[in-house]
Amino acid sequence: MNSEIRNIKQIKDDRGRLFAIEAGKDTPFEIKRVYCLFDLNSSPRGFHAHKKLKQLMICIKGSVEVILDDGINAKNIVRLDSPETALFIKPGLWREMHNFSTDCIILVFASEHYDDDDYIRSYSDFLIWKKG
Ligand code: T46
Repeated sequence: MNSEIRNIKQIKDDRGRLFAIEAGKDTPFEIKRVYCLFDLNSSPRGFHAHKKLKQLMICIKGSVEVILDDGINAKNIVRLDSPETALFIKPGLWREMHNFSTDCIILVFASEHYDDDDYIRSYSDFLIWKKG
């Protein structure tokens, strides 16, 4: 499966907690974009794959379930519920996000600028692309 869980080092003191993400150290790519998903409701999101984009996803508050599907033989469900854990998602994986908690905030570090052409939004097109 083209994904992995990475631990994020937390720096704690009596004022609270802090974590840092450094491009090339904590991400296996240079960061070109950061986006955030928040004020989420029960509507699932995602339902696409990326041809080229690599991403590191951190649920900094609340929880979410991420389904990752390589279109060949592996389908994983990953629950993210801590800023101590990051999900690294390589290209070529169908992803869906379900069951957001009401307080969920997701921070995503991406290897590319936003590019609509990098998205495969139909599952059947995704399976054809994987075979090709
Ligand atoms: C992904 C999952 C985990 C932008 O204009 N710039 C951006 O950087 C992004 C991410 C989105 N948008 C626009 C495109 C759409 O008009 O925001 C709108 C909502 O995006 P989308 O429907 O793709 O959102 P999600 O939550 O389904 O998917 C997002 C990312 O797009 C995607 O790369 O892997 O989060």
